[in-house]
Amino acid sequence: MRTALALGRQALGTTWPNPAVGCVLVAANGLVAAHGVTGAGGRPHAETQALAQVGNRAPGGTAYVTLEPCAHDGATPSCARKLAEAGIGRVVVGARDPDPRTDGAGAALLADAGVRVTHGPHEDDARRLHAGHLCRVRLGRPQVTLKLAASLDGQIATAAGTSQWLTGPLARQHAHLLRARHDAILVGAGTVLRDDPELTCRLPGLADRSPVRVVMIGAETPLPSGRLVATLGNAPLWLLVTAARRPDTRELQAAGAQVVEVAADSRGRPSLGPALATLGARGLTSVLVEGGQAIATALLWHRQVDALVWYGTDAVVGGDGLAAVGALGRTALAETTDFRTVRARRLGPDHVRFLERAP
Ligand code: AOF
Ligand code: ZN
Repeated sequence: MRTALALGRQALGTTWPNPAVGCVLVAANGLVAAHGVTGAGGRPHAETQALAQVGNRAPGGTAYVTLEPCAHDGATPSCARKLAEAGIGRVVVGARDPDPRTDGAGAALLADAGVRVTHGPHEDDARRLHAGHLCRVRLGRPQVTLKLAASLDGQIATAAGTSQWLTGPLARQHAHLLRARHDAILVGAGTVLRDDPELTCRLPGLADRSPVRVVMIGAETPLPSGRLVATLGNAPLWLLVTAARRPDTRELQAAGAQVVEVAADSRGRPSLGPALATLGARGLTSVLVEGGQAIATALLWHRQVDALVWYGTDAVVGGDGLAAVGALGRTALAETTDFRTVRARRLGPDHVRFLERAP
C-alpha cells in the first residue's frame, strides 16, 4: 500500500478532474506483478493500467489500490469488474471513494463476485493523497492549500516591500515541487502587479508539470501582463473576473487566457465561495494559494483554507513589515486554533511546516 500511495503521489497535479490513484498487483506467488497510476487527465484508471501489464489475468492475486475501485461501467468496464474478471483474490482499499457512482458500490461489486475486500492500512495517508478529490466530491470545490513564506515574526515583506529572497534556494525549490503537485495556483492581481511572477514549475525535469495559473481580478486591479502572459504557451492562465470587468479581458482571451466569470462580492471583487465552486465545477481538485496578504486573509476570514504550508526563516523583520495574515477580528483564543502541524522538516537554513485544519 505504501508503494501504491507513492505512485499516486507522483501523479498529483496531472490527473484532474480525477484523483491520482496508485495500484500495485501482487501475484499469487507473493511477487509484485504490476504497477499502475491514473493516466494524465484522469484516464486510464490505475487498475486498468496495472491489469494491462498482466494481460488482464491475475488469478489468486492481490490488488493494493489507494482508492476504492470504481463501480461505473462506461466505454470500458468498471475497475471493480475488471479486477473481478481478472480473477483477483483480494483487493486492499486505501480510502473509500465518495463519488456517488462508487461510494461502497465498488467494494460491494467485488465482494459479490467472491473477492475478499479489506480496508486499510494507511487509510489516513490515502485520505491525504486523495484530499482534493474527496473535497471536490463532498463540497464541490477544490482543496485549498495556503502557502506562506514568512520571517520568524510572521512577516512576508520588509517595510520597503522586499520579499522575494526571504527564503533560501532549498525552500524555493520545495515550493516549486508543491506547484507541480497541485492542479492550480491561485493569486490575486495585486501579487501579479507587485512580483511579476511566472507561477510555473521550473525544477529540472518537471517543467511540464506547471499547474493552471488562476488570477483573481479585483474591481480595479490591473489585468496581468508581463511574465504570466509571456509564458501563456507554457501553462494555462485562467482569469477570475466579475461581469463588470469581463469586457477588459478580451485581448488576453484572444491571446489564449481563459476567462471565468464569477458573481461579485460587496466590494466588486469575484466572490470567494462562488469562485472556488466554479473552479471545482471546471474539474480542479486542488489549488495552491500563493499570496499575498489580501487573498490569504480573505480565505482565512471565510475559513476556506484546508491546509497550510508554512516556510519559515530565521529573519526578524519587525512589525513595520507586511504581516503574512491581515486583521481577522479574532478576540477569543478559542477562535485562533484553525490548524495543527502534521509534519515539519528543515530546508537548509529554513524550515517547512505542513498544517491541516484542526478537527
Ligand atoms: C478508479 N481508478 O485510477 C481513478 C478513479 O470520468 P471517469 O469515468 O474516469 O470516472 C471518474 C471517477 O473515477 C472519479 O470521480 C473517481 O471517483 C474515480 N477515479 N477510480 O477506479 C482510478 N482515478
Ligand atoms: Zn476505475
